[in-house]
Order: sequence, then C-alpha cells, then structure tokens
Amino acid sequence: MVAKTTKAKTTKAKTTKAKTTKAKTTKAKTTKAKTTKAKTTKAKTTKAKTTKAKTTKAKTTKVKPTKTSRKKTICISHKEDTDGISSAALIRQAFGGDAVLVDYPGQMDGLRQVAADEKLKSLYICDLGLSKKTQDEFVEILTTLRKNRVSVTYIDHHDIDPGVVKSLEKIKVKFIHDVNECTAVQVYSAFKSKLSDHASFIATCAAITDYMEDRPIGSKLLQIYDRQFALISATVLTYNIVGHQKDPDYLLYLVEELADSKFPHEIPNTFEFAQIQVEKLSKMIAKVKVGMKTMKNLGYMEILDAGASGAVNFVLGLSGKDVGIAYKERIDHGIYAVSVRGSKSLKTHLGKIVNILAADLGGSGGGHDKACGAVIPKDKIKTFIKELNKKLN
Ligand SMILES: [Mn+2]
Repeated sequence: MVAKTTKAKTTKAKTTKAKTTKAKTTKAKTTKAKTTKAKTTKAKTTKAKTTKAKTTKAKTTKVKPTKTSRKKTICISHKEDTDGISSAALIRQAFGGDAVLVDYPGQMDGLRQVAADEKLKSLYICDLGLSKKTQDEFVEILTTLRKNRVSVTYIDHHDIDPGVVKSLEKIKVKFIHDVNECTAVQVYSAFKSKLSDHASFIATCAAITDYMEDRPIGSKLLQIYDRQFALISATVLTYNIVGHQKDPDYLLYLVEELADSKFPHEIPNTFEFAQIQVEKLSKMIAKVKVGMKTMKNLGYMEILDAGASGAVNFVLGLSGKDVGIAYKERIDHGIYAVSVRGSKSLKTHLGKIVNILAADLGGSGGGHDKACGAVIPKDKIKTFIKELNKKLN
C-alpha cells in the first residue's frame, strides 16, 4: 500500500518535471514551480483544516469578529466512489471552487467544518445521502447557512425522508434529487450549459459505477460512447478511487484532472494502479471463501485488510444468499463501516430497512434498494447482522 502510494506520487512529480523541462525560459520555470508549490500548500492546508476541525471551538472564538466577505465556492462530495468524485469534478468545472471529499462516517464532521467557514458563499453537496441519524442536524446546519445567505445546492439520488425534502424547500435550498439517476448524471443534466462535452463521459463513468447506466438519461449518455471504452474507463477510475481512500491529496488531484476534461487513461499510472487492485481483489475471493459465514438469509464477513465495499460483492456472490454483508472496523471513529448488497431477486428495499435498523442501534445508514451502507457502533455489529437476518424473513 505504502509503496504504491509513493509510486503514484512519484508519477505526479515526474509529470511536473516534464512540464517544467518543456518550459524554455527561466521565468516559465519559476511560475510553474510556484504553481506546484501553491498546490502543495493548498493540499497541506486542507489537511491542517481537518485536524483543526476537532479542536475548532476554542479557535473559532479567537477569529476576528469582523465581517468577512463571502466569496468561496465549495463542493462537499462523496469520496468513496466514481459518482462522488465525478460529481465534485463536474461542479468544479462548472463553478470553480474547491472540493471537500468525505465518507459517510465523516460526512457530518466535514459539513460542520465547511459550514463554519466565514468566507463560504456557495455550497454544493453531492452524492451524500441522509439517514435518520444525520438528517436533523443536516437541516439545522443548512438553515444556519441560508440565514447567512449562503447559496446551497443539494444533489443526490439516495432515498430521502419526505419531511426533510419539505424542510429543505422551505429554507430555499436548491434541491436536485432523482432516485433514478446517479448524482453525476444529475449534475451534468442540471449544469450542461456550463460544462464541456467531455463532462458527459465523466457522468457516464459515474452511472456505470453506480449500476445506473440503464436509466433514462444514463443510457443516453452511454450511447454517445463505445460501451467497452466507457466500461474500462469507469472501472479503472473506480479502482484508483477505492485504492486511494487514505490519500486525500490524490483524490483531490483526481477531481482536478477530471474537471480538466481528462480521460482516466490520461491520468498517469491509473491503469498500472488498477492492475494492482485487481490482483488484491483476486486474493480477496480466496479470503472470502474461507472467512465468510452465513445465516438463513444472508452471508457476512469481517474484513481486516481492505475496504468492506471491495469484498461485499464476493460475500454476496459466494454465499449464494440474497444479501451479503461486509464490515470493517474504523478505529478512528470507534465504529464498523458496513457494506450491504442484495441479489437481483431480492424483493426487500435494503436501504430503507438498514436506515431504520442502524438508527435503532445508535448508528446510521441507508442507500439504495440493492446497495447500501451503514455505520454501526462497535459493540452492536452482531445485533445488526442478526436483526437484519430476521427482517429478511
Ligand atoms: Mn451515487
């Protein structure tokens, strides 16, 4: 893992070098060097902010009480898959600004932090579904932002409580929501006039990764491109995203490159990195065969050395059950991150029952009918599995 990350970074460095070499005058070199430096500093600032967030309160009080002019655009988006990363890239292409990438366990921390920025003028929230546990605070934070006249746009496709929809409309949050199209496709549709032609390809990759390339708009977009070309691009991009979850700078770099209308294969080392991921996944098949356990209605497995979302489809497939669960401990949050998948023949809406069950156990969760996730307190994971098994009867 460490070695790979270094490789990717080395490539970045190489690219910069190559560019610098091309530049003939010293001036050009200096400027580029500065740009690189600036980027590095930015990345570092983001990291610093993350650390700050936890200690925020004391520091916030110290900040000058003078009125700051609001001019920042920020997109907070889902960092774990192509839909979230692509959405952030399309928002960046259309409106500029910075991306803040979060996962579900870190979703509310991320939002709180972004909302505390006194310079925030315009906020886009993409591909971040809400749950019973998070929705009230979500509305609360957005209400404060709206009072401060921050423009807020929420774009998503996860199941949402109708009461939350009403609340968001009441405070005039721009609400773009369709459970039938992935987020990036909705971003593309809504802001087409501000996007390049290439943006439709990025949206197509997102639709493929979210299993939504058969939907009305998603399928039309896929038709523009050669199917195999789109599939390999989406897959390679996904493996790079999944394999770089602990490298926030790389994920932000991906957002920038995609916003810059790059194809995944044009981003250095993506295919090589995907090959490494494929090798890991093939080993995962063997591990799941050995480690997986089953109950009447589901298969489940604790994952120790990879992401739960990479293993869950194998658990589903190899268990022969209609539901597969893979979970991984998140030591930093004291919880289990849980991935749940359903087979094609499953009749139950997994996202809905997982949302309720997770909330009952003091966690949160939700998502789609056949693919969803949850955050479950560490000591409640066995109860979660048993109860889900019961509810599937
Ligand atoms: Mn999505």
